[in-house]
Amino acid sequence: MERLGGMKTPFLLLFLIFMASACFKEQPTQVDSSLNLTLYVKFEDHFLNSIPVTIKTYDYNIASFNGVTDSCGVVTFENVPYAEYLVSIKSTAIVPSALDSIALDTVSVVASTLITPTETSIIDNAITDTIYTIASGAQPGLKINEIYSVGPPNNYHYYEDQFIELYNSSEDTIYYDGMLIVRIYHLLAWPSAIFQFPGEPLTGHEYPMPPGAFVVVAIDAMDHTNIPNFPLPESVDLSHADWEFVNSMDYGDYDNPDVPNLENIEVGSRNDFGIGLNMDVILITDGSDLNYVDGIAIESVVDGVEFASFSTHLKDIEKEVDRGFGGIGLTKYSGQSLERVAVGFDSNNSTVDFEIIDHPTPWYQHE
Ligand SMILES: [Ca+2]
Ligand SMILES: [Ca+2]
Ligand SMILES: [Ca+2]
Ligand SMILES: [Ca+2]
Repeated sequence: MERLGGMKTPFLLLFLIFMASACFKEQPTQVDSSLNLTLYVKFEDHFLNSIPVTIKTYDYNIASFNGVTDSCGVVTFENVPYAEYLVSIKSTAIVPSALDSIALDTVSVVASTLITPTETSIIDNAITDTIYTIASGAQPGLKINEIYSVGPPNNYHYYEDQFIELYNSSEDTIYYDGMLIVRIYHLLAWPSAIFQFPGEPLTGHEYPMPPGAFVVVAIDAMDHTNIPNFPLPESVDLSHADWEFVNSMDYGDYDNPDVPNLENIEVGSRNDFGIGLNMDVILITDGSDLNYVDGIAIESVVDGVEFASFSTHLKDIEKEVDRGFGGIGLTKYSGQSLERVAVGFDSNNSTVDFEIIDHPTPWYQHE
């Protein structure tokens, strides 16, 4: 088999699937030699016990092998064919809480790792390796990269310059047709604002976001630094925002004709989208669940971020969406913003994923 080390997982997977189907008849079932695989399974610093692990090779036409980690977080596959293996994990795990040192959280963890035998990795016909799982939802993809909520330095309680910055951290173009941006009041059961991108959810291909692209969604797409008789030099010019939130039932809501709109879909709502200045939960969902009356289906959540300016805050979103919250210390009308520590970085724990920055950074990542 060709060396595949430099290729990234999604392409690799596709390639392997292609290889598997293309080469089906040629695949040997007789095995040259065997291998013992010992895998340590971790989430962050913790070894995970009782986790089902599947290994599958495409070098031979054989079934996959299944095992479960022991109390030390170890699973061993003995006398399997000498081959390259894709290690897959999709499970729930009990891990220490992100917020409380003595509590435990249940999280969904996933891993998809390729193990390739090499001269240096094999010792006495055995390979020992560590598989690092990540929280489900932390995989590369469409991310909420920045939430600017607090408003610029001013004495007028002005915060209409709020925006949300999205980022594509994957290596594939993502189509965000029909996706929702949702503000949560308390848990997925209780959304408080629901706005939708145009287009058909899941299948639409009108609104592409290339890998590494930023998309800025303004509350109101105007130049907030240059409002007549109302100078706010430390605000932001959002007149060229990619999108703006508009509720056509809110007759006072500004609608820039040059900037396309996310429309409110909540029946009876007359409010523009808004972000709590010092506390909120913002979600982006794939739009597959438009029946918000019974809450937002967790399967539809693409990314979710909780923040609060004070450390005693009690969480408002399920831990499967975000184990923690960012923003402790955010100050109203300070011009501060909340951004991921590195562009697109997501461990599904906003306590560590986000930091406060001095100024908003629409369309770029802070240094
Ligand atoms: Ca608006
Ligand atoms: Ca508009
Ligand atoms: Ca996430
Ligand atoms: Ca930014």
